[in-house]
Amino acid sequence: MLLVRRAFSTFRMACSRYEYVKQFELDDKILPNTWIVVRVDGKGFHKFATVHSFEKPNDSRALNLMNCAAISVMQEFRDIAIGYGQSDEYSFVFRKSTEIYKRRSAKIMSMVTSLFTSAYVMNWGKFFPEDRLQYAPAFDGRVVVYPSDENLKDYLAWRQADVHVNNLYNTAFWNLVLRDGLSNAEAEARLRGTVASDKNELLFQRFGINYNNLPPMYRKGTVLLRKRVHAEKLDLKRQLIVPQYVDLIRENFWTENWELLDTKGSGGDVFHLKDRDLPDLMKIQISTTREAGN
Ligand SMILES: Nc1nc2c(ncn2[C@@H]2O[C@H](COP(=O)(O)OP(=O)(O)OP(=O)(O)O)[C@@H](O)[C@H]2O)c(=O)[nH]1
Ligand SMILES: [Mg+2]
Repeated sequence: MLLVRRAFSTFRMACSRYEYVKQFELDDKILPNTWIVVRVDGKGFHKFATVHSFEKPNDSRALNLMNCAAISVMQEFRDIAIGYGQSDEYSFVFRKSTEIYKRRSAKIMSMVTSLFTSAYVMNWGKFFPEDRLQYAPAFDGRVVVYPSDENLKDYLAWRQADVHVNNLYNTAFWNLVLRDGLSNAEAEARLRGTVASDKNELLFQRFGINYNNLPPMYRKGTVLLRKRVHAEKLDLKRQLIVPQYVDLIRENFWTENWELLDTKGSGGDVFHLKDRDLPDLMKIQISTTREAGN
């Protein structure tokens, strides 16, 4: 008994001898009452897309897998008011009032990034049933804090403007390469110095493509909103994360989705679904029963 007690007290002394190292952990608490944005971005997705034969310039399977992984993140973290994704990146906006993980930056960023990545891998087979995942994909993550609603709106507008610029360029580029047989360098040279209207004109004149008729998910990215869905024709009423492919840049978006900036953080406005069929990304939510564990 005496031996045990002695060993225990030696252990306690050792603990206190080393405990000072905890002081090296810096406090990374985020300022209260500010929007917290976490953005994840695929590492080396240029190569990942090639290895997995993603369609060019847009692969709807890859984009919907990103959307599906993002829905998992939003199901877990209920304080995320809005998600916005395009290409290999996703932004998640936590409400100003969130107290998640005592607002510790590294904890929030790493939890979101790792859950997004594991959900991406877990759901791979749903979107690419024929194609084996060749290697483990990775996503980087960062936290950006925005103090005002205006800053947040501008952030999202910036990400959406990025889709527009890249997608118009990529659509023109890949049509020149895949349909006109130009080399990558020739297509690049052909597009050098062109403005948006030139590329629109090229797509229309040369390939008969009206850019504005391309799927809105490609042109605008995906906005994920938390809504109380009323699907009258399906006799369904429940809270779901609703994908939308709309302009965030318009002020209308913020008036139509007033609850996003509502400081009380209400549970989401009603979304009337007129269709007889639920979009796949909503069906997936009904078949999964993840519960919040934050
Ligand atoms: N073919 C195809 N490629 C895509 C698609 N979505 C994303 N990508 C690829 O992913 C890249 C994403 O851009 P970046 O994030 O800047 O490039 P990255 O290679 O991931 O580089 P890092 O993020 O710096 O590691 C694009 O340039 C494309 O090559 C898609 O739907 N189809
Ligand atoms: Mg990337």
